[in-house]
Amino acid sequence: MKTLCRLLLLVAASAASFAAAESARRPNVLFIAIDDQNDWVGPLGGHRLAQTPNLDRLAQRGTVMLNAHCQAPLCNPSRTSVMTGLRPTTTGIYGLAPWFRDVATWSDRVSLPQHFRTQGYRTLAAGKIYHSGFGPRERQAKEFDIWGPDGGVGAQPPAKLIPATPMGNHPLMDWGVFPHRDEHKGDYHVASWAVEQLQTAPKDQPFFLAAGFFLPHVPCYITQKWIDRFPDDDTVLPVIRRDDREDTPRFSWYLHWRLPEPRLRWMEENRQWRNLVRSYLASTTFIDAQIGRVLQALEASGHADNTIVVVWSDHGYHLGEKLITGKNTLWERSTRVPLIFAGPGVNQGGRVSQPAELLDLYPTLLELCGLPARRDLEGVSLVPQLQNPREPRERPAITSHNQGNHSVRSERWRYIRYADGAEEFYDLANDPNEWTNLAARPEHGSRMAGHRQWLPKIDQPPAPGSANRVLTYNPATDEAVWEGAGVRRSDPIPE
Ligand SMILES: [Ca+2]
Ligand SMILES: [Ca+2]
Repeated sequence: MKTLCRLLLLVAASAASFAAAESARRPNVLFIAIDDQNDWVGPLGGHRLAQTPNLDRLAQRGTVMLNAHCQAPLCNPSRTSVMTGLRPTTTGIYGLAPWFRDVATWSDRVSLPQHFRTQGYRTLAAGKIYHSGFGPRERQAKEFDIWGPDGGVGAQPPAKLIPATPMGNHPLMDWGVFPHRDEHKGDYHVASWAVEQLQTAPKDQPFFLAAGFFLPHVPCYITQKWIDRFPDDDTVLPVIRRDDREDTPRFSWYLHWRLPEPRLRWMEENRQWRNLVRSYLASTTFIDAQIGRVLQALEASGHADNTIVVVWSDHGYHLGEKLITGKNTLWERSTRVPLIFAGPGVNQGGRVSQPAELLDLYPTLLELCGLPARRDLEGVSLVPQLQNPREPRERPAITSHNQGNHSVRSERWRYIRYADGAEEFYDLANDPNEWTNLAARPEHGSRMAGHRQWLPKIDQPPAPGSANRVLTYNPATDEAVWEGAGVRRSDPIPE
């Protein structure tokens, strides 16, 4: 009996040390989030003057999802979706509030980093990972083991740089050059902290290291040396059409009815369009340089060969396209995001034109790291495409902005349906700027029907506590309610 006990103990002990060794061999994850970064980055080619040498290098040693889209065109719902592995239409989280753990149904949801923690990973975060950083301060320990600086804006001018805007003059709605140092920016601190963590990471435990950058989110404060990289003339402006909204449904305006972002007309009248475009491009390049610092530290750390790097942004941003600045739309400039993977198990130089969703991050990272799959995730693993860029994928990318408003992006087309039934349909192969709404053309009827079948089957109303960018629609009365105020069809569109 004694011998049997000893034998069992021996088996148990070797199983435990095997599990520990197994866990130590698992790849690390370097999880880099950018805020409000649209497709104006080298690997996506959304702006011919974009300068992102570090993302370009990462793309060379990894795979770029060329057709990746957010699940919601706004920080909180998009990030909640990434981190919980659930669609906004499932959680009902569409606005800047609530924090998902304050919604009873989701309070105990095992988030992506929490799942890695249960598998023996050391989890660390700095900057903007969730909309609220990495959870409300008093509850951060539940979300990550170790947390660094909050990041955010950092150095700010004594007063706003741009004139008061007609849309509520929001304090964040600002941009331009003022004298300060890179070292005084929140994103610089986030990068410095990530560099330190990589330099000191233990070799016997895998890590999940999350670094969340704030720029090019407004306010796009930048210094002269960064903005000087972009011409101070109209060649920096995106190409737009003044009549672009004439064939978009009225409901498309409701999605961003009274946002703090000024419309294009105000930007031009106040000579701010070029200033914002240059400040945004310069902010993107500044963030690319911070990512470069982190990637260089990864190379120097000896962990690079065993670390999955993923860079993603929570949604895009309009800079005049469709006559607006801002997000909160279901068009390409607002939904398309950088999504780049590199590291063990990822094809070098892969370019995938199949649709991908940020929602796929959760199952993809589990599979790349050899962790057990979960059945309660709504995304699908991108590993087949990361191994072979031509591997087909049936599922399109879905973006939702409040209940009833959805976009379905396939490899070539975009279908949009609003809560009142209005539709749009675009051929991205021939019309990359989505200038011509084809929804009324009978020849696209069956193609549109094919896309319509992908509309979310679950389409929840806003969760309790929803606020800030919440839109509801009552079909019986044809009444839309934006931020708690009724909008009638006869109301003039705010400019
Ligand atoms: Ca954002
Ligand atoms: Ca148009």
